[in-house]
Amino acid sequence: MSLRLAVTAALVLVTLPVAHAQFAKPEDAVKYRQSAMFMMNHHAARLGAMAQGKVAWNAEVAGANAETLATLAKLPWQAFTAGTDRGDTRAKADVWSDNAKFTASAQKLQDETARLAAAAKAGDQAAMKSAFGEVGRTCKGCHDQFRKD
Ligand code: ASC
Repeated sequence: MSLRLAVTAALVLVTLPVAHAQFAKPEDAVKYRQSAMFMMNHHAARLGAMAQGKVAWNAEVAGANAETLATLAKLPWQAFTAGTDRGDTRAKADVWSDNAKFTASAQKLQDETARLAAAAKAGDQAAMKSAFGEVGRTCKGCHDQFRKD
C-alpha cells in the first residue's frame, strides 16, 4: 500500500464515526432522535398488539418487527449532542448531567430489544411476551428519569 493510500485510509477510519454523529443544526439532532423514537413506538405497538392477543400471533411478522425495533434502538443516542437540550424537546437536563446513567439505560434498551428479536425470530411466543414486557419497562424507566411529562 502506498503511503498516500495508507494515510487516506487512516483518515477515513478516523473521521467516519465523527461524521456519523454530526448534524447540520441542533434541531436536526432533535428531529433525528424523535424520528427514531417515533418509529420504535410504531414497531413496538405492532408487537404489543400480538403480545396482548389483539392481533393473531405470527412469528415471521413478530421477528421482522422485533429486528427493526432492535436496529432502531441503536440510533437515538448519537443525537443527544451538546446544545440540544432546548427547543422542541422533552429531554431533561439529566441526559447530560447524569450521562453515564443515560448511556447505561440506552445500552439496556439495545440489550433488551436484541433479546426480544432473538425470542421473536426463534418463534418462541412466551419468551417474546416476557421480553416485550422487559422492553416496555426499559422504555418507561428511562422516560421517567430523562423525559419531561
Ligand atoms: C411504547 C412507548 C413507550 C413505551 C412505554 C412502555 O410503545 O412509546 O414510551 O412503550 O409506554 O411503558
